[in-house]
Amino acid sequence: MGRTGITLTRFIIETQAGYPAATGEFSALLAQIGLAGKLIAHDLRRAGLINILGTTGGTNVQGEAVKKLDEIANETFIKVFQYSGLVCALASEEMEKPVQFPENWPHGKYMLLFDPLDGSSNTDVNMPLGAIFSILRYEGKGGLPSAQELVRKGTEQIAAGYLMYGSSTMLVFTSGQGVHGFTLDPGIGEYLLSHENIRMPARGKVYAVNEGNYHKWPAGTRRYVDYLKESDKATGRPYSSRYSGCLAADVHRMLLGGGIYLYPGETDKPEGKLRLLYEANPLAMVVEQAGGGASTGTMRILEVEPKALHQRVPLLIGSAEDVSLAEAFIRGER
Ligand code: AFP
Repeated sequence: MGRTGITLTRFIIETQAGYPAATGEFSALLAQIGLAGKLIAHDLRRAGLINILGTTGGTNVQGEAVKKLDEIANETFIKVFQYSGLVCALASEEMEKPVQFPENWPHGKYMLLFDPLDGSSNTDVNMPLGAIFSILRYEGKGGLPSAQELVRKGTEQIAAGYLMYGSSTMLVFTSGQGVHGFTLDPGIGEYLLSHENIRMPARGKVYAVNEGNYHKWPAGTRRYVDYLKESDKATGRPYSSRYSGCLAADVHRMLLGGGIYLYPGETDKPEGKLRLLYEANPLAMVVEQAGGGASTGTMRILEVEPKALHQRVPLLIGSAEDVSLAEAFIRGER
């Protein structure tokens, strides 16, 4: 049983020595992310009743149709952090440029990058959704960070995680001391420790990929997915296919049970679909901390040198052995 059931705040206080800011700021930051999660979960639970399904009619910086809930989730994160005294700049999938918070400066030394509503095609059909976040520390003394100062390599993240709105609401995070999962108890409005020190199996039996894109993939990726579907008892094949349309939910499944999620590059779109800074990097940090791997197919995600805020990257993420084997297929060794 261990510490199961303790609150998020108590967990952080108890383990504070190992956390980035023993001042309590980091714990306050996570509590604010948890608050954003509670507010968004509250809206999602009533979404069909309060006219917040469907699209706004606008498109975002990625050229994708914006859902009303994308906008609501993004505004929720902004409101929660604007006068928090914790964060000096925010960047999100829904905003072309980062937002600076002069009202939190010079006290707020954290920068937050996030996807406020991951899997938003699921909003209208009552399927799982998530939010993904990456936390950086800004050491600059000269003033608020410029847009380019948020564009950092994954290895520079000091913490990362995701919220998941499924049959329950969960907050899963790492600050480099293992991965811990908290489940929201709606009765008392608190996140309670439900999954301490999550470790991923070295290999899984499940793969997640949008197979409708099969004919757009390079040959190595196609060969790998064909391999997963062959029958072979010794290697546990065929793998089962599970794809939800929500990256956080699919990675959550792999984190707990093992397996591999892929959003590969395509022949005409080698950069793939997912965003490096606020989707791939934070989930890569989480998965690596749990003993798994995350790769572009040719290199470790966390070592990709980023050039732009909304940069895309191919992503293979999951159990360490599954990711290594997928890389071998992509390199043409299999
Ligand atoms: P949004 O973050 O824009 O909602 O996109 C969802 C997502 O980034 C990820 O959560 C899914 O795994 C993937 O895209 C789904 O994309 P396809 O519809 O192309 O399979």
